[in-house]
Amino acid sequence: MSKLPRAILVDIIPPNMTPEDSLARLNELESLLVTYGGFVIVRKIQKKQVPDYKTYIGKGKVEELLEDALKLNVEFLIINNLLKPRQLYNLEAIFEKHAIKVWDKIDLILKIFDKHATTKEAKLQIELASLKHLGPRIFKMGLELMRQAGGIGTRGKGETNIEIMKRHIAAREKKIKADLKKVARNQEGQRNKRQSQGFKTVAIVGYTNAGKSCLLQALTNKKVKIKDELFATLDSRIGKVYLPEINQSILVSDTIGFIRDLPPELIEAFKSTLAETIHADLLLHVIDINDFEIEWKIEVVEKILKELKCDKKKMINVFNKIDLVTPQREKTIRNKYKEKNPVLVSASERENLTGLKSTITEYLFG
Ligand SMILES: Nc1nc2c(ncn2[C@@H]2O[C@H](COP(=O)(O)OP(=O)(O)OP(=O)(O)O)[C@@H](O)[C@H]2O)c(=O)[nH]1
Ligand SMILES: [Mg+2]
Repeated sequence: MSKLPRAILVDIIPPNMTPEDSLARLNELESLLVTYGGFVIVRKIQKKQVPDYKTYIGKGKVEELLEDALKLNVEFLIINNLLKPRQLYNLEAIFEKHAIKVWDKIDLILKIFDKHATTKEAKLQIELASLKHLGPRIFKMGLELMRQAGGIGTRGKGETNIEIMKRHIAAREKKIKADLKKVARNQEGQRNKRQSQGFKTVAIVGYTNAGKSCLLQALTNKKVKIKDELFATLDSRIGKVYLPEINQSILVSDTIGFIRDLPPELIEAFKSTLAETIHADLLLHVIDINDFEIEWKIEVVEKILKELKCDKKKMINVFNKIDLVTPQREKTIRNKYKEKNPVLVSASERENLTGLKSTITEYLFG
């Protein structure tokens, strides 16, 4: 028997969603779960125009899911939507009695982040995002924090535990924000220094797993973490790239990948990691040419760039992984995305990096 956690995946979708879209959504959730190390048992889809106010999932469906969960002996119920903390709290009240954890998509992403975070900055950002996401569920976490801190709850008899905890959490949030501000100031100083040295900066952006880190490594020879996993990269990395045509070097940065329905609180929490992107002179949008869900992934990235107010920046659309596709597919994509002036490369096979450097030179100095 597998030791991997057993889970039921459930997705609540509007009735008019196409079967392709709903399949793509569940596939993505499954990739997230595989990245986390989870094990899929059952996939369930419910069509519903308006999510249930109290529990997101409709009442009848909740009962059905609980029955299935008990029968199949699962440890997780994972919901492919962004729930309100109150809804998660109510669902937990039903499922936790049976030792079944309830996570929504943000919980899952946060757990993956937690596993992948190595820098202090990333860890702080994740903690901040978690605090924001937990809301009423924080009560339980607060008890845990109080236990760890050794009885903060003893102060002021008239206060309820929740009030003490809210204060405790608010204080923690304030402290994290202050620490992140320090990190941001430090980065700003470094950015200013690089700018005063006359370096132009290029930021790699794109959907998670498109090959951003691989491209950074190919361009800069800098050793970075490359993995066939979602959200392998959580911090930002910078390397120098020499442009032979103008005998000058530029700086290229890599950062966290995007995903559909990226919760706003995550973008907010990761602002300091995304600062490199926000301040870059040029963006490289890395797109996996071998991905059959290419179209909406491009849209998602463009939408998030807009939210970050980066949509007016100069951008090169880099279609990566051409080593994996047939000449026919290459031609189709070139045609389909003509107006995006695609530059086709293979980061891992180092194909057409010279062409890409030429285009970068043209965009930055032409
Ligand atoms: N065949 C092929 N595989 C590639 C290429 N570029 C990247 N990959 C693979 O794609 C996977 C993801 O690569 P990464 O560079 O980690 O992708 P990323 O965009 O940085 O992903 P996150 O940091 O997780 O958002 C890895 O398994 C790479 O080996 C390429 O040009 N060709
Ligand atoms: Mg990466």
